[in-house]
Amino acid sequence: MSRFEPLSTVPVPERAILVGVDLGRGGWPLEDSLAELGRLAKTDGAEVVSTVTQRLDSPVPRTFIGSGKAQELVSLVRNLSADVVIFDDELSPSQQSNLERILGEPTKVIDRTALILDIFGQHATTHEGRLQVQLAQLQYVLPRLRGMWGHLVGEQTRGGIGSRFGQGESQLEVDRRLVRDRISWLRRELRELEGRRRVQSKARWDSGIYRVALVGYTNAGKSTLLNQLTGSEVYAKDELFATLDPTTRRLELEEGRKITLTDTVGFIQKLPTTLVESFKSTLAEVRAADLVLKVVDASDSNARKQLAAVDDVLADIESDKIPSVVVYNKCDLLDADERNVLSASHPDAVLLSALGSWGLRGLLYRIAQEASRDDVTITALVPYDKGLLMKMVHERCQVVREEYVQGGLMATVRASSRMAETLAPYVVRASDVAGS
Ligand SMILES: Nc1nc2c(ncn2[C@@H]2O[C@H](COP(=O)(O)OP(=O)(O)OP(=O)(O)O)[C@@H](O)[C@H]2O)c(=O)[nH]1
Ligand SMILES: [Mg+2]
Repeated sequence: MSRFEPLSTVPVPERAILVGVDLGRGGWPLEDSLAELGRLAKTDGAEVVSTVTQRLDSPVPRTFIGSGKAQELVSLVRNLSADVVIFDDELSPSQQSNLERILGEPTKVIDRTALILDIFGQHATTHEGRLQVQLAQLQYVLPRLRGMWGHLVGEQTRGGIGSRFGQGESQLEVDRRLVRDRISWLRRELRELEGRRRVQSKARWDSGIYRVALVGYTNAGKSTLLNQLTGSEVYAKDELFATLDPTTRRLELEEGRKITLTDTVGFIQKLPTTLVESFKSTLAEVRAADLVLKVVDASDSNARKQLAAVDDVLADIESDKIPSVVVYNKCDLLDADERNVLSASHPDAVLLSALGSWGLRGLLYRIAQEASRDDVTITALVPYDKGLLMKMVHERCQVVREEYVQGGLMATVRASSRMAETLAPYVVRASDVAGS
């Protein structure tokens, strides 16, 4: 068990050089993507000492960057005593080992994926979170076993980014079979946990509670928003991937309707596919939601692209059909003009500041609106011996009229479609005009 456990301390900041290649494919501007890579590196405890860029039509198969650029990198690494070179795009295992050979020991070459996996390894706290991270790390490591460990024989001293997972293993100790066995074990274990989660989730469904999930780009302010709305103290910090494990809190809306609000792992552009796959059991919380709140950092110049990246992941996890509301957070950082433009161009979105605690009522109102969208008005006669059902009528429905008559409680209520299903056997009159 402990063999693959990620370790989490960075004693001395490593000196990192970032490398970005502009493939001219549009999308994210290179300098913004590199700035984000720099924040990832910083979150992981490294210090960025230089940045190298190149414009290419397509990556060079052997080394990703051109050979001239690789030589430039060699001297930069020497002059700046860099410990690690971090590529913004995913390197193939052979590109990674070719580059390490060119740069010479002890410089490490890693990519965005390895960096994100390393951060996840340091931020995972729950059992499930750690298993998910281990699965993603081992899937990443498996095709790179030779490349990553070949040079570690007889030399076990290089620590830091990218070497924490599987740290201390020698090539002889770690073979592919072992890693594969571990991967299958982790998959089984996570499937079981997901099954358990599904049972909890079904229980919540049965109870008729409306479920809202907070999703969004990392650092958009999801945890801060959860804290403000529910008075919790979930860890929120100005770093990437502060949250890995989902937290669910209950909340009562003004009309008395109870809902749950779930905060979960943030997304990022170029999110490693292994991570999305590994985090299936956590992301199941999003899949099970009745409403998705897409939280966006309105002050970020790439807000629109971040939203697109979030939509991509939502599609990946088959959650793009769930009703959703876009929530522009951090509006305190915009001036009045910018706010006006934003609200005029996105009339359906909610603008707020989680930190400044304004706009929250508007969001709650909007959630209430969404939650009651499929409500129906029904009149049911709930027998006196159905105590639980009577309680549910009072707690989960908006009671329009009620009267205790012979045979039970005659109640006319506005009920969610789920509650209406539960009440179906006792309905004496139904009006199926939603929203009436
Ligand atoms: N100015 C401003 N800062 C905010 C606001 N909301 C959150 N922040 C800050 O943004 C940073 C990230 O907030 P978090 O709540 O941790 O963001 P998150 O979306 O949960 O991020 P991850 O868990 O890392 O994916 C923190 O430093 C917050 O204080 C806001 O409305 N205005
Ligand atoms: Mg968070």
